[in-house]
Amino acid sequence: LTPAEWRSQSIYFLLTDRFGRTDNSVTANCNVDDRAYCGGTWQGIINQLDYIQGMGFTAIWITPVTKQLPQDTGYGMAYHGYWQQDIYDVNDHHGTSDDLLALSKALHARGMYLMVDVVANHMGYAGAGNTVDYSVFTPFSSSSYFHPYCLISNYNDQSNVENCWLGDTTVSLPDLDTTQNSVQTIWNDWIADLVTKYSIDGLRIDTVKHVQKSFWPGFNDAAGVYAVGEIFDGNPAYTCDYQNYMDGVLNYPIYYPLLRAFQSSSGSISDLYNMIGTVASSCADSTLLGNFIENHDNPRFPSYTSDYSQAKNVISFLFLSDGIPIVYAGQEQHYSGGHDPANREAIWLSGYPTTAELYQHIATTNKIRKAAVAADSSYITSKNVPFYQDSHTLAMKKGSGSSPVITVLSNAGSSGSSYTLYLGGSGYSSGTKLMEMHTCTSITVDSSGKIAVAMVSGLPRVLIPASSVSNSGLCGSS
Ligand code: ABC
Ligand code: CA
Repeated sequence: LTPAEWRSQSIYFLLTDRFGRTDNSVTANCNVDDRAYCGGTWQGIINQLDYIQGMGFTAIWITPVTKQLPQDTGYGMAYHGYWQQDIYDVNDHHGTSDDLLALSKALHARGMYLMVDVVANHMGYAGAGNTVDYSVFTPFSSSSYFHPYCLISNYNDQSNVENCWLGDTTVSLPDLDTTQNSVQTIWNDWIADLVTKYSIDGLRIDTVKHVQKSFWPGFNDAAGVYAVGEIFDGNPAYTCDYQNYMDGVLNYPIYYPLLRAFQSSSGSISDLYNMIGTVASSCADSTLLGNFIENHDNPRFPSYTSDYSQAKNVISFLFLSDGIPIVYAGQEQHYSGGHDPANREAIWLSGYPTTAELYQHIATTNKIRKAAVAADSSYITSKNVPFYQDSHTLAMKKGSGSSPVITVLSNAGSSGSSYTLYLGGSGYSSGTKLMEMHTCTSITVDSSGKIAVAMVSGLPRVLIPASSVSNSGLCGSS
């Protein structure tokens, strides 16, 4: 899939080891602190595609598929997939190459897409950097393919970040010398073959900031599909620049102010308001970013606040601002794990209930976004514009000038009061009929151009033109 085709998708990110099992067990033990394989498989994902599609997701992003270091290390086993040793073989804990192919086919049969996580910066080794036996790597079986051993010691020094090694003396992440032509050729051939072999539709690229920028255009071109890179850095100037070298980047610049704005009723709305504009102007194309509030590297949102209204607001932001929404498996069940490894709970232990409050909120929000895409051909490429803020509220509009989607978010939480927000500045003229999609309330823009939005319990509100509701599957339409 091209970048343009990815814009309107929505992504469910899962750790293959933690999502679903071949035997469909919902009781199999998984103690996150053990950092062991818990038994999730590619077939297990196939078994639960109804659950994912039932929330309206059109794509899944799965953790790396390559063969990993086999040892039980001081940090457990390579159940997450970021410690590869053989890039030409698959991780047999997750199934066979045929199983991975079957997953790809099962997704495509439903009109869904497969995004695979890939690592080009490093391999993985159980032991300190000065003890590495390079013969265990395929194909990089000699030290000549790697940067000399040094641990990253200064994140403010970009050459240190690129040329020294991630990891530590317990698990080393031997750092490939990606400036060598031979290394580039291996990676470019590999990614082209991988994408072709498994009919992969998109890539999530790991550790992008640890490889020189000039590496990425060739790699992204060789892949031939949309790639979204991980640059774990909240600075928009630093992170956005990488979008000049690959299709998209994970939206870390928004992540931090989004978290701070909604994790408590005293969070800063204005910092988020300002960052929306900064990202839109700093990044080459904010509509190709990957939006998230949870992942496997950061504490889950409910580890900061147990409030469901606040969780719903952040979800609404992910879907209705610029970029491709990404939900991390377990988010729909309000899982609350903190730092790695606590944030890597087994999803099967939830029993996959589709009645869960956030599961339903995500399903509704996916439908709203799809209705907007269907009704307004410029929705998905237009820039989201925040236009109102107070200490608890943010309103933003996205879509064509005459009929944008209006999203009103609140950090007040479930105990927030009931009141009417008279919202001006939406661009809608008086008399226009809108629908509030969560309560299915019709609202006519008043004579002064204001919209009377009924705010209750800190819940998000989304308004679209009444004429866009048909076919959304919401508010009485089919
Ligand atoms: C293992 C154990 C952990 C243990 C750790 C020491 O070792 O599992 O329990 O605590 C994989 C595994 C991990 C594993 C690591 C290391 O490998 O998943 O479980 O940890 O062996 C990606 C993936 C991630 C993966 C790897 C490695 C890379 O998403 O899952 O980890 O392939 C850095 C990298 C980033 C990487 C992340 C984990 O580490 O850049 O690619 N993620 C600062 C730095 C960032 C740094 C981040 C976290 O700290 O700038 O570069 O990310 O260490 C903001 C700033 C940011 C700043 C944050 C903290 O604050 O703007 O720049 O980030 O304000
Ligand atoms: Ca590197």
